[in-house]
Amino acid sequence: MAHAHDERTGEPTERSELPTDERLAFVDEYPSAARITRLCFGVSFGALLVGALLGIVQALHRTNVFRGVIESSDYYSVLTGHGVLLALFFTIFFLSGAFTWGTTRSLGRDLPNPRFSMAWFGLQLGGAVAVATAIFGGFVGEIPFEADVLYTFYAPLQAHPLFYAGLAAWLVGTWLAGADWIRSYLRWRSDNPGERVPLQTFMVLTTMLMWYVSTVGVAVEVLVFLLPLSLGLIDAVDPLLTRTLFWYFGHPVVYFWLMPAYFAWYTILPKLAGGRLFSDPLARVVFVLFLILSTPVGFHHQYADPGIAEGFKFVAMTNTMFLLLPSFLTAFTVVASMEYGARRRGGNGYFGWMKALPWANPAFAGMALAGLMFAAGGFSGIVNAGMNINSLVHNTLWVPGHFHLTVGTASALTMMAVSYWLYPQVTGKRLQLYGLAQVQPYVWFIGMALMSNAMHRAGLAGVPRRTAEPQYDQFTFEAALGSIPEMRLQIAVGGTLLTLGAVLFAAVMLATWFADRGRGRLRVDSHLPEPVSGPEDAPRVLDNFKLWTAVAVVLVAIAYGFPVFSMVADGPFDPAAPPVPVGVVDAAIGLLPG
Ligand code: HEM
Ligand SMILES: [Cu+2]
Repeated sequence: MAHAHDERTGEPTERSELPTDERLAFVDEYPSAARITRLCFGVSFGALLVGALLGIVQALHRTNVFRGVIESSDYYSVLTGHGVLLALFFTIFFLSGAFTWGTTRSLGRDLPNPRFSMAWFGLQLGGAVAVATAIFGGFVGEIPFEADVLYTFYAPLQAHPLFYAGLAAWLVGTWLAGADWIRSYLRWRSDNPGERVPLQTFMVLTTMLMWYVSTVGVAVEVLVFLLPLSLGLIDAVDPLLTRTLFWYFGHPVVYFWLMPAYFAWYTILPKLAGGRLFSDPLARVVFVLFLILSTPVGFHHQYADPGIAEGFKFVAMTNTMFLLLPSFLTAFTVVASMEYGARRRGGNGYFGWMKALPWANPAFAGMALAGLMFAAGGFSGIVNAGMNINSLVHNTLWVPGHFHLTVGTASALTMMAVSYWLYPQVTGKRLQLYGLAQVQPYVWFIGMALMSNAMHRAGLAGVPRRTAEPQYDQFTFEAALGSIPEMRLQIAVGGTLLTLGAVLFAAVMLATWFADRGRGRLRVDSHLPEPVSGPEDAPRVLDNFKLWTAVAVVLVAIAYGFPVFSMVADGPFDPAAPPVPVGVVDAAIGLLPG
């Protein structure tokens, strides 16, 4: 039998009209975009595997199950490696690959210049390698590198300059990737004036605009403050200012992890469920809301920081609660699309329709389970967001409990699941070790259910995060629910299952990578059906990127203008910034009639 990718039909036939096995694989139509996607995925999956191995080391070490791999004094190197490799490199290399595929596919044109695309990929990779070198140098005493600054890098912690230089190079690589997709869009636009922006491209562009607005903060943090500091060009910086610049970027980066997951839930999941997206206009509204609301909330990571007036923290909290809206809209649309698919597959009943979903398809199962866990993560996130209850969970194990549900599952498991569907299309190879792929999402789900629930409860008992040995003499944590030894055991067992999940995923991808093209049909069908309610139902103003970017910038200025001004007013390199925005208060007092 001939293979999907071998069949060139010659005529520009409408793809959706062809039977499944006569459609071309993506790699045959757009070879250079497929290559970039493959390269990005390769780096992403490599980072996932190494990061997961560091994860199990942490989980076993801090629960005192096994301390034979590292000395406790090296725990911060492990933690930094784990956080940076997973939260920055696994996720964002995946995003770079998926967005390259999405723009190319939805615009129906290959990237404008393969050499430019290779250049941004090379810059991202070079930067990531430099960062990893600096981190792993910390394990080897004889090497002068070190970067035990954790995933949230800010003063007074200091890394080797290689770490910051690498971060900067990688960041510029992401900016150029965005420029590549924007360029592709602009060319399409000049050929197709007046047409609606295809949904996937719309999602890529709104995500990238948010990224440009928010990465300005981390770029300034790294280039103006931390790199000169670590090079010895300046002697001091204001720690509050570097923390603020980090979190200005630190919250939106959360959406940079989530938006590729949403991109998949909106455009791929409904099809795998057997149906179609419920509403294209709603998806556009959600992405616009993320663009305008993601950045002005960073202060909700600084509720405990002195030096920022309460009022600004309150504004951030209010804005954070508004951000729940696009998440609830997403939950509604995605579930509605799945139900539509399930009913078309013959499901019925109030909840009985769920049984009709394709739970044995790893791409579907992974995405659906990831979405389910995201709901739980959303609830613990509401707790984090409240200015007063935040102080209950601040810096406890509750916090990693929360973000392993969000980035560690909603994003990570979705990315793995999407790969089961997408990787065959960008390689032209049939997915190998299919049985392992089928169990993998469930292994991850169970592992995370154990690890994360125990982390949440341990956090409520006051167990700190980021600690190699949170067992102290003459001190016991009071657990409200369950017991501390039971939680430790769940963290260790859950962490082990999770790492197994990552290894299974890597095995499937490696086996597929090494498989010959032509071993069987692709097993996936690349066609994406039209939404039930299409783009023609969406108001045109939604496609006005300039307007939404301007709104985003104005909201950022409102949220950050005064606090940052007051931090900078006393000299940006002066560590002793006063605890309230004195400059502003003084100016206001000066205006009062005396
Ligand atoms: C193999 C699966 C995983 C295991 C066993 C694992 C385990 C852990 C543990 C035990 C901690 C807490 C350490 C401490 O506070 O003392 C941690 C922290 C962290 N994990 Fe994971 N994790 C896994 C997967 C992930 C994934 C997929 C992501 C993101 C995509 C992620 C992102 C992070 C981050 C950002 C931190 C915090 C680093 C910091 O505090 O700077 N983890 N992980
Ligand atoms: Cu946040």
